[in-house]
Amino acid sequence: MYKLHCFSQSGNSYKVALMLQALGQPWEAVFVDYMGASQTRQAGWREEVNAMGETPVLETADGKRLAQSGAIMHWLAERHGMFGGRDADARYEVLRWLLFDNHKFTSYFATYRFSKAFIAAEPDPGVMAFLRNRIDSTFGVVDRHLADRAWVVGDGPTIADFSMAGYMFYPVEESGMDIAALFPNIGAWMQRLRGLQGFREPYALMPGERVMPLR
Ligand SMILES: N[C@@H](CCC(=O)N[C@@H](CS)C(=O)NCC(=O)O)C(=O)O
Repeated sequence: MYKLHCFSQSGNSYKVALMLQALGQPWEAVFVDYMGASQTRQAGWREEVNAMGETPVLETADGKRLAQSGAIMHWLAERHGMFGGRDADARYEVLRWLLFDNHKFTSYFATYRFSKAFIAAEPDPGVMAFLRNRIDSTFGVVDRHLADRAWVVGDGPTIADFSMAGYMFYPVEESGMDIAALFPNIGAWMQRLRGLQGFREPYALMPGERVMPLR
């Protein structure tokens, strides 16, 4: 049985949760109180769970603690022989999109949403405008990529899809961006993700009270 250290606002954790669901693997959540107690920043948590101070962390049955969603999903894909890409070319493509996702597709949007919805101090409008510009450009790249294909790589879901799905299913009011309406090919891809085995939205899949957006 896998244990996933996570909290409901964490889209990076959601990537792994979604994959475990699609694999049909039993897992249990270990709640990390980030929103209330900033648990990932506590020295004890870092010593015991993840020195990088981040969720997700996946605990395996033999006690390994794995961190970084992309590395965790790569490990799961190898372990279960699914979603890693069917040949060397596909695996290269999966890696290319995972890196693009970690650098741009997830990170700008996650930072924008978190700053808008959950940080008490009013975000700097210049920073928000910068992030929004980067999001529009990056989401445009992905929308064009998905114009004539159902999945990010090949003809079925891979860990590239799970990675890029991390922040797609949070309520529109958190980011103020209706992604499916703004980027229709991403919207159609989201519908396909909804059809995968075990799909549930982040607040239904991971522990932690929903917090209403501050603005
Ligand atoms: N690249 C990392 C990003 C992980 C990450 O940013 N996790 C956030 C939650 S979504 C976190 O734990 N942040 C804690 C902090 O920054 O103090 C991954 O994909 O796992």
